[in-house]
Amino acid sequence: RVVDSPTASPLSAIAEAFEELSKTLKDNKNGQEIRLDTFCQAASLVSILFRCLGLAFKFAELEYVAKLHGLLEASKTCDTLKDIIDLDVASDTVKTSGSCSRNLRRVRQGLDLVRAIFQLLLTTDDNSLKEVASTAYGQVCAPYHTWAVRTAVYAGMYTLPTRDQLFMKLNETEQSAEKKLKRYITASIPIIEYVDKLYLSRKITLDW
Ligand code: 1PZ
Repeated sequence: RVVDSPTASPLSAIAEAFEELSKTLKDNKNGQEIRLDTFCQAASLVSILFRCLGLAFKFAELEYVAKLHGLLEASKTCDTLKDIIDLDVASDTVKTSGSCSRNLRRVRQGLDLVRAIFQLLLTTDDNSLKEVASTAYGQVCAPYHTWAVRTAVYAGMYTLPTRDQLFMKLNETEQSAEKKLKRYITASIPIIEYVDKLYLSRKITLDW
C-alpha cells in the first residue's frame, strides 16, 4: 500500500495514522487494545505541526516530544496503553511526574487540542489563528496548566503564523486541507475517549 510521505503531506500522514489506530478499536480480534508503539508513532506525527508554529512554541514541542519519548521507551517492555496504566496503578504512580500514565495523559491532551483547533478551523475563515488557537487551548489544556505556562502560551499566540501561511507550510490549500482536518477529527475522537476510559474505569478522575 502506498502511504503518503509525512514531508509531502503531513496532514495526510496524520489523518491516516489515526484512522489506522481507530480501526484497531473496532477490530475485535485485537481485543480492542491499542498498542503503545503504534500509538507513539501516530502521536509523533503531530509534532510536525509544531514546526509550522515558529519559535515561540518550541518549548511546547520539546515538552510534547519529551512525554512521547518516555512512552516510546516504555513500549520496549509494555505492549499496550492498558499495560502502562495497570503498572502505574500497581505502584501508585499514576499521577507522579514523569510516569507513563501521566505522560499519556499529557499526550492525550495534546491530541485533543489539535482536534479542537481543527474543528474550529472548519467553522471560521478568519486568517488569524489567534482566536482559534486561544479558544481551543482555553477549552482543552488551560484548565490543567499552571499560571506560568498559560501566560506563556497566550503570549505566544501573538506570534502564530496566519492561516494561509500555516496551510502553505503544510503543503495544503483550503480545499485540500478541509477533508484531512475532518478525517483526523473523526479518527481521534474514539481514541481520546478510549484513553479517558482507561483512567475512569480504574476510578482515576481526569481533573489533572
Ligand atoms: C494552529 C494553531 C496553533 C495553536 C498552538 C497552541 C499551542 C499550545 C501549546 C501548549 C503548550 C503546553 C506546554 C507545557 C505544558 C506543561 O505544563 C505540561 C507539563 O506536564 P507535566 O510534566 O506536569 O506532566 N506538559 C504537557 O502538557 C505536554 C505538552 C503538551 C503540548 C501539546 C500541544 C499540542 C498542540 C499542537 C498544536 C499544533
